[in-house]
Amino acid sequence: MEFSNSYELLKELKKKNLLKNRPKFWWPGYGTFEVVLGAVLTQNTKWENVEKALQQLKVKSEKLKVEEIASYDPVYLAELIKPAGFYNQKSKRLIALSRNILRDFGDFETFKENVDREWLLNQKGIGFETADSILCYACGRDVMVVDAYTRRLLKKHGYEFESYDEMREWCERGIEENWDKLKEDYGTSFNLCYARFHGKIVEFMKKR
Ligand code: EA1
Repeated sequence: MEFSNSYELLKELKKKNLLKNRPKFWWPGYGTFEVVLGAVLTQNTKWENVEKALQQLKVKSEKLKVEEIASYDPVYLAELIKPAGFYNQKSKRLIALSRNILRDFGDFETFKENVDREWLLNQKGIGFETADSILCYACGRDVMVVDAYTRRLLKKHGYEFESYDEMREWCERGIEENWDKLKEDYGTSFNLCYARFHGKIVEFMKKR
């Protein structure tokens, strides 16, 4: 694979048809509170373990509503999310996050429309990657998530970055500068290319 900017990288990945068995915007439950839960649960563990934790949660509450999580007892929630590891800490953080969503926004739909990166980064246990995952995949914003897979892929091709934000900006810049070409590739109705771009990177790197 050869590329000199993120648009060329996206084009290379696009050829590989990596999302054919995935939801359109890659993350299961795109646009729902389930993504918020998954984004926190996936910290320091494998996605397969997150899926187990989410499955156990869904047995108790099929819709995974923010109101429910906010009302759970931390010991009970910890038991349900055990497969994802660091369960006591994640339980407390998910409950606090859910309560803060309800306190500051009233409901999940209002949260989706109005939350920003700063609010998310002020929550305990939410760093850049988690915040951007929530913005992109739960709230439907055009934000690129970069993660360990992205760092490893770019490093392999000679691109190294000082910080998370520098890597994210590299990914977004190449897309923005080639927006016209991208529209031709995908058709005029195309949006949310960052959701698919990051999804393609993860699917590509998981196999290596
Ligand atoms: N797969 C590996 C995933 C991941 N993080 N890491 C994943 N699939 C859906 N995901 C969401 C988040």
